[in-house]
Amino acid sequence: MRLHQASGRVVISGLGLWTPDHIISNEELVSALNAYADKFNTEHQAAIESGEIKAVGKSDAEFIEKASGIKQRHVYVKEGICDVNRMRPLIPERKEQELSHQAEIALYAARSAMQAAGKSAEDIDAVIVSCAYTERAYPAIAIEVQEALGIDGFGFDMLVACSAATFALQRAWEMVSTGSARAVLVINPELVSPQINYTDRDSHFIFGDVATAIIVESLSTATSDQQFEILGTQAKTLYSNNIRSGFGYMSRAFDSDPFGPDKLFHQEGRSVFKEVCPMAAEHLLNHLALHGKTPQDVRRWWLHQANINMNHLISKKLLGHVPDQDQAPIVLDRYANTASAGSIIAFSLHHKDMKAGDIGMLCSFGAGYSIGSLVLRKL
Ligand code: CO8
Repeated sequence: MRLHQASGRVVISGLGLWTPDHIISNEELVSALNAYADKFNTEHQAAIESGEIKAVGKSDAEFIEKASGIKQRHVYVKEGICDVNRMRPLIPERKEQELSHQAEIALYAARSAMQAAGKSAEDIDAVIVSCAYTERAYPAIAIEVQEALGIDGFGFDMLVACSAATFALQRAWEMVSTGSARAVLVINPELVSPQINYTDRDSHFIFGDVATAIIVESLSTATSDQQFEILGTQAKTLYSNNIRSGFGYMSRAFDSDPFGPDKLFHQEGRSVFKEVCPMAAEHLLNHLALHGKTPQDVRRWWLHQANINMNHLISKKLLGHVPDQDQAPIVLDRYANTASAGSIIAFSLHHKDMKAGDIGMLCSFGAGYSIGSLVLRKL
């Protein structure tokens, strides 16, 4: 136990990224869904013709790339996803005594962030695992990670879908500012493939798995060569049913299929697009204005990575033009939408060339709805 001492300036001093080895191209995914559709529609021909059930729609690789900008995605386990008799990953269940899947991928990213920041377990007081889903309700994945790393302090999980990373960074910033932790390890183990409906053409292509991690600490303790001061954070939520994932502990008590389409990820993608883009642009403008800045003052935008057309629309509203890879790097072509980790991947891969004084804007938007942002300055 330590005496809490408030700390003035707070920095991000290390980033970690773990990318799964397995890749699924659009073509592979489409070929599996189309084979599944043929099989299902043939087997259920009579019921489809009588209007009792709907035919499974076929997918198209060209549509996917044009509508989303996604070319491929990484997945934790590939086996099972493209098997027409399964259409979901085949992940072996681990015993209670074994490290959980999500803690394992969290640790890969966490260790690399700690190395980047030059921190050891003794320097860290808190672990936040923040992502779209956790593998179980308790014990928290964060506490499992804390134990595996040998950190003496506290940890907790938090879920804010696509804004889980930015909202957790806001919590970390508050903890370091008030002195309740000297350094916080924020981890986003986005193991989302188990919740994807690979038989639904509207959503089967959207997501990929990844893990990211960030060290947040006081400027007074930071020693790494890459430090970004957090000038401010903003979080906003507005309730919407347009993006839903209904599976939960209550599913056991309902007399419906706990793994039915309404319990997996589903959305009204068009409505999300139309409603979230203007909200995100306005949020970012207002956040910058609070710091006396305009979009022209921002050297780099690490925007949420859900859809290339969304990013273009938001950027045009902010800047008047579509930015290039240097100004607003895109990673979703390779990673797809990785829920909260998308903008952190972009940040991880594109920050070392920034110069002292450069301003960067980190931003997320998605389910909830939720929008989170951080104004950062390279030191
Ligand atoms: N192949 C061929 N045709 C298709 C396909 C396909 N795969 N999918 C849809 N179509 C058809 C549609 O059925 C439709 O046909 P019709 O006109 O006959 O009805 C036509 O193509 C056009 O469909 P859309 O209008 O839906 O197409 P869009 O241009 O809007 O593109 C997108 C669809 C890509 C989904 C787009 O709307 C989009 O990206 N919207 C934004 C969505 C978004 O960002 N959501 C955020 C979700 S992520 C989040 O919040 C975190 C959740 C946590 C993670 C969960 C992980 C499991």
